[in-house]
Amino acid sequence: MATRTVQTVRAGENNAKQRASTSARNSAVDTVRNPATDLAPATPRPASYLAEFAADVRASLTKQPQRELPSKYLYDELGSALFEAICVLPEYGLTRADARLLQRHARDIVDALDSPVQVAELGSGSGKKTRWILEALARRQRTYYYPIEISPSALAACEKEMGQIELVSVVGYEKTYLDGLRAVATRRDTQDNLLVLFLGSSIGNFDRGAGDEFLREVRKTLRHGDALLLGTDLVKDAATQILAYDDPTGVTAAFDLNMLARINRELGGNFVLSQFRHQARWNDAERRIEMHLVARSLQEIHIPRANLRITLEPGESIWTESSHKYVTSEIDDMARRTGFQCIDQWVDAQWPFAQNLFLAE
Ligand code: AVJ
Repeated sequence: MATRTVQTVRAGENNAKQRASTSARNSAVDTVRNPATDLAPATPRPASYLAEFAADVRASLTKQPQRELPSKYLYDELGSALFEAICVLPEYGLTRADARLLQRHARDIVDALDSPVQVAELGSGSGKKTRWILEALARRQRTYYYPIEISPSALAACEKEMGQIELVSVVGYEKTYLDGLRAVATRRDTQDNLLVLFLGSSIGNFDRGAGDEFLREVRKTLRHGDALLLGTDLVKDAATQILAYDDPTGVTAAFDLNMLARINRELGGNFVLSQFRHQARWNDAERRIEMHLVARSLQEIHIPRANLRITLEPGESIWTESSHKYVTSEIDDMARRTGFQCIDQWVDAQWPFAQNLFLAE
């Protein structure tokens, strides 16, 4: 009797029935690699991936007056591992607050939805905190869980971990958020309600306008009766926020700098990491933390596979990530503007963070 199922759908594939065992995937790349690029992806990337990475790097690094790099490229295998370490930093209370709220209120959350419910998660990471929701649901029904994740290593960890829960079937999607969600929405049965999880304040990576636009796109994939659980980190005192993104052990700095190392590895770049300093800034007007990598001296950057040469002035920065922070009172409006109704909100007592339950109108 098979009560557990684990499947993976990778980019470019639509057949959810295809089973991909981890060993089969690993043996396909079991070749001797160049030591300089030995951190190259452990799983095959779609052919278009490198061209897209190069184009994104080129477009964002040439932006003026502020050079940028897209934050989604922070999450290669090493970046995902460093992010997991960030989540256990004493200074980064966000993940623990998120998990506490899910653990404490899993029952309330799933009780707001009619069975049968299938669960999709945007950017599952290792999926650890999702366990509470899946266990609460599995108590009343067999539950399908669709983690949608662009990091193959994070997805594999998630599938392994969540595939252990009785009465939970895992079908992983190695896709971007919206591509993954569209694929999930097409495969579900007509009577199933979908609960979409967007946890950990990942919405904070979007500028406010783009966040609205994204939520509207999510709403378009959903039907009346579906729900979105949205985690939002709340505004708190500036010192606490800065420390959460510039921890004294330097884990966040390593996470940030790894973006340059990744460009060196995958696109042949010549960034000298010791010549860059990680910086966390609080932008009060936009209510967000910004991560920057600041050049310590003049840097002549050459990235052959992006066909790019740039000069960074001493003190010039590359903006690598935004983490927007919210006030509880703005969330209702955010829901209404994007086709949802916020029917419940839970706030952690130790670290200002809110779990918001949106119903598709
Ligand atoms: C995963 C985007 C929610 O913004 O807090 C943590 C990423 N960056 N420390 C966040 C992050 C630096 C994180 N999100």
